[in-house]
Amino acid sequence: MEFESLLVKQEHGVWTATISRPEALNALNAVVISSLSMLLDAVEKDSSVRAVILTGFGEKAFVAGADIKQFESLNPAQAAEFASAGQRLFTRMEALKVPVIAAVNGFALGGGLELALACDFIFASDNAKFGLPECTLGLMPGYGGTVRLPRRVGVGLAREMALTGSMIDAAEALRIGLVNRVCPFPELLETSKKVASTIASRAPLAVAAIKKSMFDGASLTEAKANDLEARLFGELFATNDKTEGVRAFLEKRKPAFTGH
Ligand code: CO8
Repeated sequence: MEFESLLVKQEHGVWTATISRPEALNALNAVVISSLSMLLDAVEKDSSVRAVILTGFGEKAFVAGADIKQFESLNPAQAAEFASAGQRLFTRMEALKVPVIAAVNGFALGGGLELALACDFIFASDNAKFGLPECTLGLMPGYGGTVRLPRRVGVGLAREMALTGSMIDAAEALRIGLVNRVCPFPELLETSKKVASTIASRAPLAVAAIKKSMFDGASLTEAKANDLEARLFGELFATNDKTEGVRAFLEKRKPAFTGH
């Protein structure tokens, strides 16, 4: 499967999507945004996909931000609409039924960091660099960075990153909990694929329910989030995969999940 500036490889339910605009360090222009949207359409339509890995082409950049060239010609209303359109896409990605792992293989700056934050979790290569440099351009984050980064790493660290525009390296990103794992560059995709395959082997409806509970629950009171969790927990008891998973455990064999 191939979209403009986005290459997609499908292996046993794990899709690896590579943003590919190496001439601009994979910066997000209207074409990439539209291709990502088409990727989400394809993921939503295909019931065999179990996990997605999102990465950038080459050894230098995951995504070096929104394409700065497009900013020269935008008026305030257009800029706000561009930001909203990107936010809608990123939120849609965050709410997908299947998990998305960001495999950050270099610079993840501005919109690139915001894109990684909209994934379920982030793995990084040891050469990765993270930052919100928008204030160095007279701008601010517009794809959810002021919302998701404080929730991921805490308000103080998020403010320091956004207000200085300075970058942090992979080791610091690991220390502050922005990324889950750091590995040598050549091992990044294999590591991501291994974890994606583990997720792919689990019961798909359970995976989707866990995602929904955490995503929807984040904007609810604790009591309401617990209610949601209990409701989703109950719904899984109507699935074949729950019957199969429990029976397989009791019969000491591997479960064969079907997603029903
Ligand atoms: N947009 C467009 N082109 C870019 C971008 C970008 N974000 N980043 C790099 N490029 C291009 C460069 O212009 C250069 O092109 P050329 O070879 O034609 O001159 C090529 O990629 C290689 O880049 P460099 O020569 O600069 O490579 P260096 O190794 O010297 O530096 C850096 C690498 C540090 C990553 C540097 O390229 C850089 O600082 N890039 C910009 C990073 C940045 O500021 N990102 C934030 C952008 S703003 C944003 O993301 C807002 C998100 C919300 C938007 C909502 C509404 C749209």
